[in-house]
Amino acid sequence: MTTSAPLIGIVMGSDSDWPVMEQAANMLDQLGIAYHATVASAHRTPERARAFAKGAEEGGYKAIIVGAGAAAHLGGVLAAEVNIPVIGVPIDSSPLKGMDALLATVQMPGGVPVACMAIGKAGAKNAGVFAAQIVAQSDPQVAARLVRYREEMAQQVARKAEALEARITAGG
Ligand code: RP5
Repeated sequence: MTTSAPLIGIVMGSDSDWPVMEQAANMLDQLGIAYHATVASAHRTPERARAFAKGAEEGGYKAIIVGAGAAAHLGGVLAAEVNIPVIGVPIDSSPLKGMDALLATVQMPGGVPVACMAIGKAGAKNAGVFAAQIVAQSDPQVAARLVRYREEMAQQVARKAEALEARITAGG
C-alpha cells in the first residue's frame, strides 16, 4: 500500500475474510489510493467496530469498505455511526455461501444506506473500484487512473477474443 495518509478504510469481520477482501486492497494499490485495513466484528467486538467508524470519520476517510460473512451486520453497524459512504461486501464464508451475508448487507432500513456489492471476490474487487470512483470526484489523478484501468480492461478482452478466435479457426 502507499505510504500517504489513508483515504479508505477496509474492515472485515474476521481475518478469515482477508483472501476475499485483499481483492479490494489490490485494486486500491493498483489505483494508487492509500488505505487502512483491519479486523473488527459487529458481534464479537462491537466497541472496536464503533471506534473504527469514528476514527475513519475523524481521519477524513472518503469511504469504508466492509466485508463480513454469515449474519453480516458489520456494514450496517458502521453505516449507523458515520456519514461516510459504506460499501459492503458479502463474504461467502458460511454454509449458505454468502446468501445470508448478501441479505444482511443489502436490506438496510431507509435512511441508512450500505452500497452492497456482489458476493465474494468480484464484489471485493468492485468495492475497490467503487471507492476509487468516490475518491476520483475530488482527485483528477485517480480519475485518470480509472480511465486507464478501463482502457486496459478493454484491451485485455480484445486480446482474449483474438486468441480465442485464432484457436477456434485452428480447430482447437
Ligand atoms: C463472520 O463470520 C466473519 O465475517 C466471517 O466471514 C465468518 C467466520 O468468521 P471466523 O469464524 O473465521 O472468525 O463474522
